[in-house]
Amino acid sequence: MDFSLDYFKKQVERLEDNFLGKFHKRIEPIQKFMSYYKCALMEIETKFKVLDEEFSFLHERNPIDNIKTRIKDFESIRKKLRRKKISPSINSIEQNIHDIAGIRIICPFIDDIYMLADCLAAQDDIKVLERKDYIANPKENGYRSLHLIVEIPIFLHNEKRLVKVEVQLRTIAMEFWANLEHRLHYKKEMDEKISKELSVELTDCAEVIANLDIKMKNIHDRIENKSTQNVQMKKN
Ligand code: 0O2
Repeated sequence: MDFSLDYFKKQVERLEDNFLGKFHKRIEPIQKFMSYYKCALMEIETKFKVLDEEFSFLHERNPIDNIKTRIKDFESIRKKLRRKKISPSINSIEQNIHDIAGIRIICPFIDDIYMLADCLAAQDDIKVLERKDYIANPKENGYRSLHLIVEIPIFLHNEKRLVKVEVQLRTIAMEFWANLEHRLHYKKEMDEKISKELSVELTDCAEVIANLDIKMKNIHDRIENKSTQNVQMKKN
C-alpha cells in the first residue's frame, strides 16, 4: 500500500475533479434556464425604451422615469416553491413561477402607466397572460401598481422560446411608498406593536400619495393646456 503524501494528494484531487464535474453537470442546465429570463428582460426593456423614445419625440416629455430589472434569486424561488407546494423541477418552475424575470417601469403619471401597458399589450409578439390592477383596486395595505404577466419570444441560435416576464408599472410616488413598505415587511426583529403602528401609518400615506398623484396630474394637464393655449395665442 502507498501511504505517501503524494498518493493522498492525488486521491483528493480525484475527488475534487469528480465533485466539480458532477456539480458542473447539475448547474449547467439551471444556468441555461436562467439565461432565457435574462434575454427576455433585455427584449422587454428595449420595447419600453423604444416607446419612451417615441413618446418623448412626439410629446416632448418622457413617460418613463426609470426602469429596473431583476432576476429572482434562488432563495426567493425556493421559498415560493415551498409556499405554493410546487415540485422543484425546471419544468414545474417554468410552468408555475411567473416572476423569475421582473421588470419595473416607473412613470411620472398614472396615465403613462395605462398608455404604456396598452402599447405593450398591442404588440403582436406579446401575449398578456394576466393583468392585476392594484391602482383601480388597491391592496388592503394601500399597495398600488399595475401588474402584468406577459409572454415574450426570445430568438436563440436554433430555436424560439416563449418566456414569461412580470411587468410592474407604477408612479414615482407609488414606488416611494412600496420601497418603504417593503423595508418594514422585511424588518423581522421589530417590536410587533411598533410594526403594526407603522403599517397603519403607511396605509394612511398610501391615500395621501394616491391624492398627490391625481393632483400632480391635474397640474400637469393645466400646464400642458396652458402652453397649448399660448401656442394658439402666438399663432393668432
Ligand atoms: P419581489 O422581491 O419584489 O419579487 P405571487 O407572485 O403569486 O407570489 P401574488 O400576491 O399573486 O403572489 O403576486 P402579486 O400580487 O402580483 O405581487 C407580486 C409582487 O408585487 C411582489 O413580489 C412585490 O414585488 C409586489 N407587491 C405585491 N404586494 C405588495 C405589497 O403589499 N407591498 C410591496 N411593497 N410590494 C408588493 P414578491 O415576490 O413579494 O417580491
